[in-house]
Amino acid sequence: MKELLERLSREKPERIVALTGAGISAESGIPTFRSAGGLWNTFKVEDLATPEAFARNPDTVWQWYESRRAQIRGVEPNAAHHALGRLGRHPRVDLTVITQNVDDLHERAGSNHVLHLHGSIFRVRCCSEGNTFDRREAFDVNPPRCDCGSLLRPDVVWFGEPLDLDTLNAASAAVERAELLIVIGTSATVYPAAGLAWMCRGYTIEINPVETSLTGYAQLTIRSTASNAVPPIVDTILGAADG
Ligand code: BV8
Repeated sequence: MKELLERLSREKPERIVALTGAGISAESGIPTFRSAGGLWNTFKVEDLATPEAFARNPDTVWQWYESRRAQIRGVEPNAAHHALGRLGRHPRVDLTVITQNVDDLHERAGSNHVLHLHGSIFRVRCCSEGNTFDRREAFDVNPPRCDCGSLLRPDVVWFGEPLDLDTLNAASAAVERAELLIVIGTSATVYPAAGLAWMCRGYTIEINPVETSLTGYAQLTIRSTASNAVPPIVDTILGAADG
């Protein structure tokens, strides 16, 4: 970490991308998908996060999403989210936060340029008309329906569904022009999101308590948690930006 902080002070990166996964929200109390106690250890993906599952059992899928929505409403952003919020507000720093997460913790920590690759758990979509609208509070019926009578679904990207192309293209462009890519709390197993990390031509840092397929590729891996590792990195970049 010491060499990294010296490098960041020297090189003063300005075009920065933070690529985050479920691990950045773990210390806020939101379970991850694949690490110990993760969601996929108790639920089967095919039962919950696919369009087929929703077609089969919209009420079961909505029950799972409503429980996650309630959980996210009840927690706070952690020090890692807040550090990225600070970083993005500095006038000399061009920060893009690219997240696989569907929670709103980055926004609640002050990040205002967040690319949600997999959508938002607090936005819903009419299955017939395709229009979307924000909805933070719980529905009082399960499954909820649009005024037109059709089912509403969470406006997230399920397995087997394409990502929003504009969002993916914006994310790819940001990574390609980044001087510094900080990959925080992702198992780097879900594509095409994970593939973004390999597109960086700058310096790549991975922050994760365990090894991932990205570990061998990143110039530096920090075996730590997001709330421990992100704030000192951000403080060093901000110090250099002011220096
Ligand atoms: C698509 C829904 C095509 C929202 C999610 C290429 C190669 C291989 C497979 C594929 C491929 N292309 C497509 C696929 C199939 C599939 C896929 O990638 N499967 C994987 C599992 C093999 N991809 C898709 O289906 C994608 N669609 O490509 O469509 C297409 C094109 C045209 C037309 C039709 C179709 C769609 C993928 C999106 C799926 N939806 N979620 C929701 O309800 O959340 S993915 C789900 O996984 C979440 O969004 C989550 O964010 C994401 C990734 O997981 P991570 O964020 O990495 O979380 P995970 O638990 O895995 O890891 C957490 C990490 O944090 C761990 O490493 C842990 O050590 C670390 N950690 C823990 N605590 C901390 C920490 N780190 C730091 N600090 C801590 N305190």
